Amino acid sequence: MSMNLTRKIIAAHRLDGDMNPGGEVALRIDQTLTQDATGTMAHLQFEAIGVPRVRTELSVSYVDHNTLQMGFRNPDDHRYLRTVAARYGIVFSPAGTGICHQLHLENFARPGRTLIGSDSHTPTAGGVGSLAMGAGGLSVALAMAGEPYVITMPRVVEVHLTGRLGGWATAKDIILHLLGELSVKGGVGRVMEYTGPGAATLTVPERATITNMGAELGATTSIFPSDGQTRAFLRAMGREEDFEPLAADPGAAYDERVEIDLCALEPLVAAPHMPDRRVPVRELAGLKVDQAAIGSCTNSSYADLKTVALMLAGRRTAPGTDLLISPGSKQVLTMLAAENLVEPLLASGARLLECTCGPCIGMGGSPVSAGVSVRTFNRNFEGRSGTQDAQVYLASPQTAAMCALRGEFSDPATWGEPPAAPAFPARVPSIRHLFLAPPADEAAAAAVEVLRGPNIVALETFDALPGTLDATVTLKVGDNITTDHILPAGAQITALRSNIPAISEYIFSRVDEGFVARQRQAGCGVIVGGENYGQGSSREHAALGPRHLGVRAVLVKSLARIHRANLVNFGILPLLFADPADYERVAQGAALSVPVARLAPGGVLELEVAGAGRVAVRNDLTENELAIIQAGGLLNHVRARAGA
Ligand code: MIC
Ligand code: SF4
Repeated sequence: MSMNLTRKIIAAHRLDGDMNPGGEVALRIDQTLTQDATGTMAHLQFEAIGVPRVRTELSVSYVDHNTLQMGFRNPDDHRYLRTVAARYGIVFSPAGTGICHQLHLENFARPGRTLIGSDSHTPTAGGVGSLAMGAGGLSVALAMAGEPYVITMPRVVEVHLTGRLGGWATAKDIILHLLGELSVKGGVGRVMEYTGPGAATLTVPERATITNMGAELGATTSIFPSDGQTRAFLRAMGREEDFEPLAADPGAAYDERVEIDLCALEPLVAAPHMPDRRVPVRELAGLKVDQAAIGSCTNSSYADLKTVALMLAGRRTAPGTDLLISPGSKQVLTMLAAENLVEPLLASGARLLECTCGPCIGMGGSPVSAGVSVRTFNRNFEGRSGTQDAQVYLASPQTAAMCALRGEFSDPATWGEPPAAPAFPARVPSIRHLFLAPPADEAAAAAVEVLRGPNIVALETFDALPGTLDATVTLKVGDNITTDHILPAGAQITALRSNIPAISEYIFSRVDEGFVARQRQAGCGVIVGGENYGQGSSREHAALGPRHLGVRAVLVKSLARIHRANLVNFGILPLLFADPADYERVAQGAALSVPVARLAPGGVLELEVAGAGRVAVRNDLTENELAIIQAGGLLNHVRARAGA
């Protein structure tokens, strides 16, 4: 039977399970990546599992998020990650080397390999034909220990591209267009597989911008075929031997299909405060811009920044507009420097930041009060920039640079000819010597002392789910609640990622300041929400924190994929309204009782809710997931299984 590329890779890695959409499939994982903000928990969990060395082909630990080092917390985390990597056979990328997804694409990602990462933008590696998925830290820890990664078999959407980008339209505009078409939940339960003559025209860095932001569709992952573009990229990165041609079979079947004519695209933005709020740039002409920020794992490649440097060369940014630039990796920065392209950036007035996530996760670079910030990033959730009332627009590097030069949005028809930059220069320097390889010799690795710090708090053990859950609705929220709503990012809070008791104090702090006290008082809590609850990041702290405070269930209309998995991993019961209209009937503060012992996988139950009477709830849990939740979480479940 002719197969699409997604199914081919899944079939080649399937250890068990059912490949019909909606079925559960267990996959062999070839590679893992972690970053520091989620990595400390992932590695603490890996240590708790107790295997002597990682069992993947390759595991890499990157430090790119928490790099401000205001006090001991971040540097202690970095030292822990460096030593635990050496101890267990993991490659370590020190702070400042680059952003995990950019570095992984340049140095390690391979066509046809499976990759999971404790970061939602891991699908960036789909740009070279990896099947790459974001996951919670515990899922990544288990994959490092050689356990399979279980996914719900996705529907595969063919995104058929025709034509060629023209004028000022870029890869960013392709994905902003798709987000406008499908919405931030349009990709849930799906893999976006790109095909067609238009796909063949896109370079790997352009493809990676698209697969990166497939996360904003809620997709399981996104993938491009491995073809001549892939070979050229891998050759430039000095690893042509990693190339392998891969594509869907001719006439392969897909579950759904979308078509995009690249010739018809124009520069777009996502307006505040959701990545799917698509608006053409020309419609915003005249809107004053206070800040432009160029970088992040979406748009910080050599080609992106060379284009920006060519646009800024010999010009000055507008007096009232700040421009911040964070290159994706030291390789990118070295290539710019070699071509004397750093000087035009600096001379334009731009501020050059470290090769890290930086302003994307609110690590500095916040805009002025109520300021308009145009960012080449992937998320513009309210408050994520660190300024609660900022208005963040997502755009291509070209659009952001033009806003910085003119101090306002303007019609692309007035921008003149776009500069052309190749995907990579003729000579690409390697920065691979900066990665710290673990000792090859197992005895030497075993002798490495793992160094911790006072902010790294041991994991707590959670109790099993009782037969009946007598709980209170401690919070009711609406649709599209992101993990940034549940647990805000930013320098102060993210520094506490290795300390669950401390970070739990900030759960829902930007949504409802009274939540933590109310939840503590209630003891056992349920959160009620609307559609796509938990969209956005992979941070498992958005499940661990609530669990620490006593949240035992969520009752929502629908859930985002990674957050749902994190809830299961930490023993929080994800319940769904059988009739979404019942959402209106359940009030914050209501007492309810969940007869947990009567739960069956995929079944429907009636709950008695004070003030609302009977409310029917369903679940979409498999037998295995239900057993994990009943055990109090995945670590308990794995330990019990090992004991048995
Ligand atoms: C993000 O972009 O939101 C993050 C910060 O990279 C998160 C991970 C985290 O919260 O540490 C993600 O995308 O998973
Ligand atoms: Fe870092 Fe931003 Fe990418 Fe998340 S989205 S990995 S914070 S650059």
